[in-house]
Amino acid sequence: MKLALIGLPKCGKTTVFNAVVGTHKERQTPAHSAVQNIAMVKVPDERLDFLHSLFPEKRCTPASIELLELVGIFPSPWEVHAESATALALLREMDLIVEVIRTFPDETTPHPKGSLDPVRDLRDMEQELLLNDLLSAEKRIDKLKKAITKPTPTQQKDKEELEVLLRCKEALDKGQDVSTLPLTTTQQKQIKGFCFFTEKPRLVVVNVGENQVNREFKDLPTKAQVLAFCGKLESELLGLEDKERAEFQGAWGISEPAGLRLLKACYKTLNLVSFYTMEGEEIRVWSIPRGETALTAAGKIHSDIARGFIKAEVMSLADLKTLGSIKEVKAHGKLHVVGKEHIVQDGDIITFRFHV
Ligand SMILES: Nc1nc2c(ncn2[C@@H]2O[C@H](COP(=O)(O)OP(=O)(O)OP(=O)(O)O)[C@@H](O)[C@H]2O)c(=O)[nH]1
Ligand SMILES: [Mg+2]
Repeated sequence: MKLALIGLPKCGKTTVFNAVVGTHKERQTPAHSAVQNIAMVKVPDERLDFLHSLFPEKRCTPASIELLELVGIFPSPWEVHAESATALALLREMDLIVEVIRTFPDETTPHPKGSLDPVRDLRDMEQELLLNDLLSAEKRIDKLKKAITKPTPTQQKDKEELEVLLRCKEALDKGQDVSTLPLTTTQQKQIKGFCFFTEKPRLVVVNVGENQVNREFKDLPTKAQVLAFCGKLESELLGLEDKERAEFQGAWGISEPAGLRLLKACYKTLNLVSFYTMEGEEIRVWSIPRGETALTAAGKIHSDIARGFIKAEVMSLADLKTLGSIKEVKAHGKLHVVGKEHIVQDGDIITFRFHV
C-alpha cells in the first residue's frame, strides 16, 4: 500500500512525516527529487502481537505501508517546482492521498499565502487535483474524437471510452469528483489507466499549533476523514522513552499517537479488513477490501492457493483471545470449515487447504 503526503510549501509535511515514521531505520533514500522523504512504515498491530505471544517461536511479519512526502505539486505564483510533473506522476500511483493543511502559526516560516485559512487551502488543493484530472480527460477526449472518425479496428472501443470520458469531464466541469459517478465495472476498467486523483481515497491532516491540540475541524469542505494533530509535538513524542511518553501524552490530552491514528484512518478510508495466517514458521497479517471472499484472500497470499482452493479453516481472533488456545477454540466448536464464498471478517485467522 502506498500513501503520499501532499500540501502547500511549508505546511508541515516533513513534520507530519516524522510524526508517523519517527527516526526509525525504515527511511529510504528517495530516487526522485520530487520525493522529499520516503519510508516503509510497519503498521502496529495489537492482534499480531497477541498471536506472537501465543507462538513466540514463530516469525512475525507485520503489515507495512510505503509513505512518501512529495514536493511542490501545487504550482502557484510564488513557487513553481520543476519537479511538479514528476510529483504528479508519482501521485497517480498512490492508493491514498493525504492532504496536509496548516493552522499552526510560525513567524519564522510564514504561510506562503500570508494567512492561515484551512478552508481555502483545502479548496485550492482539491481544485488543483480536479483540474489535473480535467486536463488528462480532455487530452484523451481530443485524441479519441479524431480517432473515431476513421474505420479502425479499435473504433467501437474508442467510442465507448470517449463516452465514459465525456461523463467524467462533465462531472469535473461541475467540480465533482470522478469517484461520485455511478460507473459500470467495464467503464471503471476503461478509465483505470488514467488513475484520476479525484477517484482516489483521500484523508485530510490538519497540522495544528501547540495551542490547538484537541481542536476538531468539522467544517472543512471535504467528505474525507479529517485528522487534526500537532505534527511538531507528535514527532517530539516519538523521541521519548515509554514512561516519559505516556506522561507527555497525558499532559497534552493526546489519547493515541498521531502515526497510529493516521494508519488506522487509512485502513478505514480504504475499507480494508485484516486477516491472519499462522502456517509454518510465520505469523502474518494481510489486508483485502471489506466484503471480499476467502478465495480473494487466498489469491492475496499466492495465486496457487486460490487456484487449488479446497476449503479454509477459520477462527476469529476474538474467540482465540477469549478462549486462550486453539485447542479450546476447537473444543467450543468455534473453528469453522468454510468454502470459497466465505466473506472474510476483520480478525479472521485462516488456514487454507489447497491442492495444485
Ligand atoms: N509551531 C509549529 N511549527 C511547526 C509545526 N509543524 C511544522 N512546523 C514548522 O514549520 C516549518 C515547516 O515545516 P516542514 O515540516 O518542513 O514543512 P514542509 O511542508 O515539509 O515544508 P517544505 O517541504 O519545505 O514545503 C518548520 O520550521 C517546522 O518546524 C507545528 O505543528 N507547530
Ligand atoms: Mg518538507
